Amino acid sequence: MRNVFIPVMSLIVLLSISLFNNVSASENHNIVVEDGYARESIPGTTISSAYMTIKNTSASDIRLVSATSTVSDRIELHQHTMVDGLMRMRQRDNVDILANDSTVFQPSGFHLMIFNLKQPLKAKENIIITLHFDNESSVDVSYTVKGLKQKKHHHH
Ligand SMILES: [Cu+2]
Repeated sequence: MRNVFIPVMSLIVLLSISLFNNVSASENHNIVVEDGYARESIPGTTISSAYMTIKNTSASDIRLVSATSTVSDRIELHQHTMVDGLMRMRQRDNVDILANDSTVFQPSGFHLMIFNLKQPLKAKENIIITLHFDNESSVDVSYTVKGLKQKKHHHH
């Protein structure tokens, strides 16, 4: 019994240490991400976009600087803006989430632009995208893939 017991205890201790390290190294309790969803990829394309609301519950501004995922090696921060009555999309180096405030990523605003998808995104799947902030913290966010038919109401 003793021979079995000791390895099991060691394993539990090791697991606890690694869990603790993960939490202290990456989890940011001041950042809460809600309503994450991504778009199903259009057949024949390898791009998609993802949206969410990022809440900053701390008293300091936090800056989103990048996003990474196993689904793609190239995810950019983008913003849609109206230029001369036309919707333009441009890349941003970062997006600020102000202290005790939130920033909404939504169609026609900020979004995560996913390029070079390794596999098409299908409706109802979940993908994980890690958001990286300027205080060296990061948050893993789950995004539900929405079908193309659920596209938002267009204003004609
Ligand atoms: Cu874009």
